[in-house]
Amino acid sequence: MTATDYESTLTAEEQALLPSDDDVRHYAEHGWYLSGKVFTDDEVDALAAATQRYYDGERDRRLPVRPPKLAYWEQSLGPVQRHNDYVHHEHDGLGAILRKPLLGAVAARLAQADEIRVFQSTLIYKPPISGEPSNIVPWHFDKHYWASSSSEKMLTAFIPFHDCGEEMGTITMVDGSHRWKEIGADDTVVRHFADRDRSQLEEMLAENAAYNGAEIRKIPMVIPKGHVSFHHCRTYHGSGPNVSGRPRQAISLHLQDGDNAWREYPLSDGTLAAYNHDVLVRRTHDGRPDYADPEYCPVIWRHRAQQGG
Ligand SMILES: O=C(O)CCC(=O)C(=O)O
Ligand SMILES: [Fe+2]
Repeated sequence: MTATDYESTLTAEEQALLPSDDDVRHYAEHGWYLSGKVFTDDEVDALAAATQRYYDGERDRRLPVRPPKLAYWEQSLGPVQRHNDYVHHEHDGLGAILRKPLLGAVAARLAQADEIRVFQSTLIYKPPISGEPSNIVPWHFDKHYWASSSSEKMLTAFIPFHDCGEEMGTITMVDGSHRWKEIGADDTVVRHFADRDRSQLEEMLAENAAYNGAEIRKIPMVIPKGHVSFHHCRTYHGSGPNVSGRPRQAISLHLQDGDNAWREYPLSDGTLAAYNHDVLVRRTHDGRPDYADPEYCPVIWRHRAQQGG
């Protein structure tokens, strides 16, 4: 593997962490990729420390309005699974680490894109309570929530703060499912999985597999500290209970390629698909929500900028 010019702005150690051509082919075929050690132990420990300060109430800024489907755990919700969106925006300590160029460069290779921007960041905490129902993440793929995005290349980087294995309820991929054709047009899936009936989602997975003549092969991602699990926006994934006795902590960093933009996507009930960004980001010249607004969707990797442009 030879690094291109822009990638030579990375250190030699970082370049060695870029996915090889075989890795990129694997991602295209399977819909997931487990990286090498993209974050040092110090960086992961800094993420964990910044997260503690975030939970203690530290913010560098707050969202000016509350978007309709915002995930925003607070103390009053108790010991359920915590989800907090927009942490890269609200907390500079978290944001700075999440914008590590190497992470963007890895994503750019996987997605075969020239530019990678943040789409969303969700801070996740699964409490160490083995029977806690909210710890179960039902089968879904992220594109279901991103129908107002034009891109089919979007992807997610799942970044745990510690070794993350099956006993913690690690993220689990349905191998190759990003290449499945979808049955029918039940666009109620555009609702967040937290709002949906769980057995309905298990059934949906089985039906989709059958429709594609595919076997459901579940791959629990065993992720060493500092490594990152990537998945394509159409790869089905979910996760089970945390029976480890320790909290499972992670950030799910949703990424968009440079070409992604808001698109008009009518749903069956006559309304248009929307995303939380739509009430936050600036508008494009023709009045659409701008998914390239650097305030909310900062660039973390761009081939040209790396050459000084
Ligand atoms: O927390 C998990 O296990 C799944 C998170 C998730 O759905 C994602 O990263 O897209
Ligand atoms: Fe997801």
